[in-house]
Amino acid sequence: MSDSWQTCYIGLGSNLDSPREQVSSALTELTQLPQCRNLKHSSLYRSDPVGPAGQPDYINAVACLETCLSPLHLLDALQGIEQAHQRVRIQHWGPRTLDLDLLLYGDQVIQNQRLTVPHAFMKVRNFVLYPLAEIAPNLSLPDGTQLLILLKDIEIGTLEKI
Ligand code: ROI
Repeated sequence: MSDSWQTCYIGLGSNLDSPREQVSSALTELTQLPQCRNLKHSSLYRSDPVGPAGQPDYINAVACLETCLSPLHLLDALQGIEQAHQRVRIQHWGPRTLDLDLLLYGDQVIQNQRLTVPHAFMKVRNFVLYPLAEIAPNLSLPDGTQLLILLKDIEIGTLEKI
């Protein structure tokens, strides 16, 4: 466990088994994690699937919390919540019951077998950037890129706040 509180951002997504409830209950479960405090979250959004066609629409949201868990302990905790939702992922980039992606962990850049932070695709996904901007409009990534600059290049498209 690290000895200081870090601000983290977590992307939530679901497109199976009542996705709205999956995401809503996961947000509640994030508030109950040990060594975590001050959860804030965006609205829920409906988004078109990125990946193989023919899968249901997704519900996405982004949460922010402070934690003194290390990145890998936080990842363990997130995977515990995914497992509790009986996460199903049949196909690569296919439908899933619940995805919890660690997007940002303070200003840290992390690259190991289990974890890539910042999340590899966060800069190019409207269903991450728009909810993120709702809760942290002035955010900058560890490389100094401002969220508001990224948003200028990404259309809101069919992403819909619900
Ligand atoms: N597409 C959308 N719209 N939302 C997601 O959360 C999501 N997650 C994924 C893939 C399969 C890439 N597509 C997605 O992991």
